[in-house]
Formats: sequence, C-alpha cells, structure tokens
Amino acid sequence: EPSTKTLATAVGAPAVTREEVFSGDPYNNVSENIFSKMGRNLHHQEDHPLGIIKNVIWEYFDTLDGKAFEKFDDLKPIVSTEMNFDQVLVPKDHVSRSPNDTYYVDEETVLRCHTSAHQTETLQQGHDRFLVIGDVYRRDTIDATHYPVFHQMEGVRVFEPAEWEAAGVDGTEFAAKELKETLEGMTRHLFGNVEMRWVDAYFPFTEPSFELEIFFKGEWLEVLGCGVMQQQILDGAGGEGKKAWAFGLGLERLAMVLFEIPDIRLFWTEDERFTKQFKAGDFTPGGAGIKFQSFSKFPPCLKDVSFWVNDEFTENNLCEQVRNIAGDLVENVVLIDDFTNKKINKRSNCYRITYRSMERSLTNEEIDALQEKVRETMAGEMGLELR
Ligand code: FA5
Ligand code: MG
Repeated sequence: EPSTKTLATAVGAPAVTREEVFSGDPYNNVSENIFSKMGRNLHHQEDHPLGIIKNVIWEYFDTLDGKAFEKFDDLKPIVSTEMNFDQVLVPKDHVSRSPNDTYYVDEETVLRCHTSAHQTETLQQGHDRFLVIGDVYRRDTIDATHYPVFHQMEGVRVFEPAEWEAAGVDGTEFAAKELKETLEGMTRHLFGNVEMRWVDAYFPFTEPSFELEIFFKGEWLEVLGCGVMQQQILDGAGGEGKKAWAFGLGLERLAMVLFEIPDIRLFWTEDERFTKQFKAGDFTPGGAGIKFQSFSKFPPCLKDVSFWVNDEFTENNLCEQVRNIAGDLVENVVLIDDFTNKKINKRSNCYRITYRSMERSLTNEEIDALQEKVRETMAGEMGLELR
C-alpha cells in the first residue's frame, strides 16, 4: 500500500513528500518504485561504497591549492525543466527531454537527470568553485550496470581574466589545461598510477568537451565527462568575462570497478552481508583496501515473452513496468528476437527477463506470479497482443 508519510531521510537531506512527486498531472510518469528510492540518500552514509567514493573525491579537492571547493550534497532532486535542460542549453528536440527518458512530475518539473541541473543556480549564488553530489533519475533499460536512480558528482571552477592573462594564453585554453590537470590528479587519487587518455566528446553545455578514460583491470573505462563551460551559461549566471570548467561523473560506475561490485542493485540492499563489507577508513587508491566478496550466487530464472509491437511500445516503458512489478528481483531484460511478418505487416519482439535475488533463492511460484503480472500488464495497460 502506498505510504502517506514523508520518507525518512539522512541528516541534512530534504524530505521529499508524495504530494511533490505525484502531481496528478497527465504528464506525470513517476512510479511508486522510483518514489521509494527518493530520500534514501545513500551518499550520506559514510561507510556505504557511494559515501566512501564521495569522501575520497572531496578529500582530493581539499588538497588543492588556493580557495577550498564548496560542497553541496543535499540539493533537492526535483527541479524545473528550465534548470535541468534550458539553463544548460540542452536543445528543445534532444532525446533526453522525452518522457521516455526522463521522469516528469508535470510538464515543467522533472526528477533531475544529471547534477548539471544545479550549475546555473549555484553560480548565480556567487560560488566560483564547487562540487554538487546527488541522486539522479533516468528511465532506462535493465542490466547489471543500469539503474533508474544513480548518483553523480558535478564539479565547477570559475577563473578570472587575470589568471589566463598572467599565463599568456586565452581563457579557453587555460581552463581546458587546468581542467585536465585537476581531473588527472583526482583520477590518480582514486585509482593510483593508471594509464589515462582524453577522448573528444560532445555535451551541449561545454565546448570543447572531453571524456577521460583509464586503463584499469585490462579494459579502457570511461570515468567522466567534462569541458570548458559554454560562455552563454556563465554569462547568464553573472560570470560575464570569466571562464569556467565543469565535469560530471557517475559514482556507481567508479565504485563498481574499484570494489568489484558486480551488480548495481547491490547499492540499494540493506543486507548486512553487503553493507558490513565497506568501511570508510579502509580505502586505498586502486581500491585494493576494500574488495567486495560476493555472498550470493542464487540461481537465475529466465522467462521469455513474445508479442506484436504496437506504436506506443518502447523498451524503456517495458523495463519501467517490469521494475514496478519485480523491483530489485529483476536482473536483466533483453531483446532476443525481432522480426517482421511481411504478409500481415506486423512486427514481433521477444524479450527475455532474468529474475534473480541478490539475497535469497526465489521459489518457482514467486517467479511465475511475477511473470504473470508482467504479462497481464503488457496485455492490459500496454495494449500489447501477446503471442
Ligand atoms: C552527463 O550526465 C553530463 N551532465 C556530465 C557532464 C557534466 C559533462 C559537466 C560535462 C560537464 P552522461 O550522461 O554521460 O553525462 O553521464 C555521466 C555518467 O553517469 C556516466 O559516465 C556514467 O558513469 C553515469 N551513468 C549514466 N547513466 C547511468 C545509469 N543508468 N546508471 C548508472 N550510471 C549511469
Ligand atoms: Mg556518456
């Protein structure tokens, strides 16, 4: 039954009420499953893997010369579309604005899909070097590395003309160089002495834009996105004539590789076999001080469902329904067959849903009941003709 109380929050974090999230607006697409994650504030727990990563990065920014970076870890995740998209120059027709990708409270209010939503307001308040960390929300597919709620850290630093003039280079070049040095230092602080490479990237809010990759445990891994802030953003936030850089990173991704956490659902478990394995003081660069020992390899259960695709069908919508029904018991949803019957001009898809608990063995009855509900929802609410 939906609860009417305000969600419990960690100290210092704002409460999120049902009324704020469920507006009754026809545009609203937030689910109970998503609401149940709001206010958990995993990043406020210092012995949680996300709290550990947050503090290790904060500690690095405390060691830098000059004025300290200010830190914001309790900004409300409910923001205007203006903040989430317009202020950071996301084009009107960008896919991320679609209700297929973003959770809308109403047509002008969303659950932030990135911490970049707070760049402008924080600059407007006069802060010129800061870090913002928080939970962000995205409708997405289901697998071991994707979850509809995850955590990001944003960093912004503003420079005065005197700083690049003294260096004898232009502002953009100066900011880009400083950005790269700072983030290489942060990456060594997290990963030790790893091989790194800069890759050109695109973000609407930075130019030039880069991604930093590291060679870690035999693979190239994207660590973060960043760039020199579009001048229009800085100008609109009271920074005319100045230059700034910005970066954004995903904390789960870093924690998963550093601590060898195999499934993103684990961050949300309250099972002590998980939570007791992490202690803030044990962190060492490269993560060797903390290694997650898997406690559960319960058997997976695979269920296939075939149907004729209709015009409204999207994979994100299916995944949202499956999450609402099965919660964290769903591990993976993958398209395994896609064909068009030319004679009747209909397209058929088959999805394979993998159910598995991180904590216990599931019974056949339990899984059959979940799968039956998924099928009912597909045939009912989603209007699909099952095969
Ligand atoms: C952004 O969100 C940009 N706002 C980052 C940025 C900030 C760039 C400032 C430039 C300047 P992107 O969508 O790539 O970029 O997400 C950043 C990180 O979030 C990714 O590298 C990844 O680590 C993480 N991430 C993205 N989607 C998910 C997901 N569904 N689950 C877990 N982590 C995710
Ligand atoms: Mg990316």
